[in-house]
Amino acid sequence: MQLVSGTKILDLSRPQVMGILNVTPDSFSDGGQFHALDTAVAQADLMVKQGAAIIDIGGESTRPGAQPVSLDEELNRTLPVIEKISQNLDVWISIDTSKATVMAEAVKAGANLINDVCALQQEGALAAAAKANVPVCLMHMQGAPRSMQLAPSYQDVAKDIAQFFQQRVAACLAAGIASEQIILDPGFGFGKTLDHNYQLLQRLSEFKALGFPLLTGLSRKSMFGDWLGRSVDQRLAASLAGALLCAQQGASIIRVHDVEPTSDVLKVLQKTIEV
Ligand code: 7PJ
Repeated sequence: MQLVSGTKILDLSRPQVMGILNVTPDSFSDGGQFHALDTAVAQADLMVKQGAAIIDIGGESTRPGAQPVSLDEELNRTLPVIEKISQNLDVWISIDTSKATVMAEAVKAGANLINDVCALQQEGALAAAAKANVPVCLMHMQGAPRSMQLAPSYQDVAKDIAQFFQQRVAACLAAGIASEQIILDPGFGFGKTLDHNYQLLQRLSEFKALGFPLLTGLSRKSMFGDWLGRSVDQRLAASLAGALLCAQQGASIIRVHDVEPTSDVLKVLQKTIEV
């Protein structure tokens, strides 16, 4: 299995690490400290050296309760960082956005992958992604960031999400997006209770049956904080356990803040599989 974006190829025969680079002033776990351009590029460079194959750049916080940002603000935050990283580093660049204009401009600026927590449901997003002709990650979310944690409800969380994926894949294919360009993500923490998140983790391998690469993001999330009573900066061990449980069930891309320890975990898994 592999992903193709222009002339770039990403091998998915082993799990790859996606390093998170937030360029928001209010992102909950790095406090916006990477807002400045040079700091952002230095952080991306470090993550590449630590083993990240993809850098995920987000200009709008999607944490529960976060306020939306304007189109101009999102473009101003992300485009300079994308341009500079694509000029200076040999790495895949992912744009974490739900806005069609940001998708189009980010890919023009050098982004190789679109990561959309709204699964291309915002106005114009399907057409923008089809035109960009890069891989797209369709993430499941129940509700909207501001209210999604109020009362999440499912008949069967894994089956309901698989059904959502089938609908979104159909919409993508109808819009002219090639099936080889589609990545699926159940969206840990996005409109899910604690038990929904752990049920998804238990049953992640069920999504493999749909036939698309899986991406998972559990890094430092509340499903660990709430279960363990750990603050955001005390969730590394739990996040590594989560990464391993996902990779072992076939996840292809693991989205994390802590690239180096996650890379070590995945290398241990890979050696165990290959020996
Ligand atoms: C995810 C994401 C995720 C994908 C965020 C955070 C919240 N994109 N963007 N999957 N989470 N694809 O990092 O805690 O789980 S923002």
